[in-house]
Amino acid sequence: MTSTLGPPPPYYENRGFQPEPPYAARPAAGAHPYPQLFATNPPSVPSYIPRVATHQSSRPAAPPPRRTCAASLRKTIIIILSILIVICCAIAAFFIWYFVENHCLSSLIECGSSGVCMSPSQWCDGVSDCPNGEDETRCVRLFGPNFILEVYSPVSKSWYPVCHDDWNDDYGKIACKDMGYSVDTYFYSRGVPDVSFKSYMKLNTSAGNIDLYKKLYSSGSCASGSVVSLRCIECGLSSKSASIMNRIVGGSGAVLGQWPWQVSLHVQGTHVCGGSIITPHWLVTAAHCVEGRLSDPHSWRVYAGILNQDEMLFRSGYKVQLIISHPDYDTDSKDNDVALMKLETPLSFTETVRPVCLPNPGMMFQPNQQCWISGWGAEYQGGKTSNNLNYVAVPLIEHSRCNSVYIYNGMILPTMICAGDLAGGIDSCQGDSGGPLVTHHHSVWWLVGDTSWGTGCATPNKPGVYGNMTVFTDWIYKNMQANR
Ligand code: 4AZ
Repeated sequence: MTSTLGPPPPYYENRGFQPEPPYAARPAAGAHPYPQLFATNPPSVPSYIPRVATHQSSRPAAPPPRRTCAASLRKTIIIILSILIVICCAIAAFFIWYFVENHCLSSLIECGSSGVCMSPSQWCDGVSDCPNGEDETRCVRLFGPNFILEVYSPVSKSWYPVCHDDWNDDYGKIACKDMGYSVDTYFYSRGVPDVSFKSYMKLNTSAGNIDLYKKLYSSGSCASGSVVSLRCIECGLSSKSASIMNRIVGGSGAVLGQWPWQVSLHVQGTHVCGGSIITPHWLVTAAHCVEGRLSDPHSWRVYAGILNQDEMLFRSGYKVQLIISHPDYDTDSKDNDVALMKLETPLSFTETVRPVCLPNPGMMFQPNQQCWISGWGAEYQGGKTSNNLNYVAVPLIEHSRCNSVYIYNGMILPTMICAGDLAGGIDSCQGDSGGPLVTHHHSVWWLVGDTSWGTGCATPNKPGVYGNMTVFTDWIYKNMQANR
């Protein structure tokens, strides 16, 4: 039972503010509050003297716990504000560092250290866009099947091989970096005898410790008669010979290590497309594989060095950090059907996981050059994807022939290449898209194309159509370089 008429409230005399630790432990109930010394005579403490009220107070005094509450609230606010200030300072410091160290946002290349940024498409296009023309003075490429290093001269607007005299691996690594490779994959620089060239780029060794490209000058002679053959990565090796090879549609089951560059690209645990390894971080696939909502890197998982799809279900795969679709890809015509995927963590190369070589400009593939396709695509038109990796040999088909009225009637653009048997029976099919079309040449496997489209699968006079990789090599190098 409660009553409104109770004993008068105690009156506290204010003897000044007495600070106390806010979280001082209270003595346990029943425990003596003082040490033994004062067991019988407790010390006098600064006390609030209770007085008996002579009248009922209408204004109750503010209870002290409120003050403690306000103080601790203030303290909490100060702590939170301090933490926020520290976080803001850290973010600001990060941005200052980012713009000092990396002037250019991703996908742009910096002109030297000027802070001016250029699109990869403006690099080595024959037009000087950078303040000091760096976009035209650091232009290197590998030419032909022997990987001959060539440097572009903006003065004479042509490419020159580099004379091997005084060349070393340090220069080789610089040139590889300028093509977007990491120095970690550097393979070798070798002198290749070649007297067919009339002009060379030579090193001026007395030029001191300056930029490689400033040391190079054009010359009509090269004492050693050898030019630099540069390999930025050990690519195009397969541990299984091509001779054992003879489904895809009409193909055979692959063995482990036969197509070590082949990857399976999964979305929500299902194989969607194929791809080809070109460096530990980069894969080539088709732009049509990564269209729309599939352009989100988080949608994808990459599986390498595995033959069967059911084995992939028990593994986690590699995460994708970045997807770059060719900016001129056209959904309707499939023009420029190529894309790059950058992995979050690099692949470790083994017998069963290895890169394929990108084709160099100046590589001539024969009109009927024997090539191979591989993938987990359907084994017949309208079928489901295959559990095991299949492959089949397909000859290239000349551009003009593939564009003829009875085949693809002008739909084959310069960015495309046809391969297959016009009699039908062998072909790539749904699920093989993005995967490799390769050839063996000069003891190396080259990526000739990426599986793109076709009318049906293995239909007579409707061969498979592939992205023409030779056309994309330059775009690939520039984008790897801009997104290192
Ligand atoms: C596809 O949809 C696909 N016969 C791939 C290749 C071919 C047709 C379709 C060529 O992935």
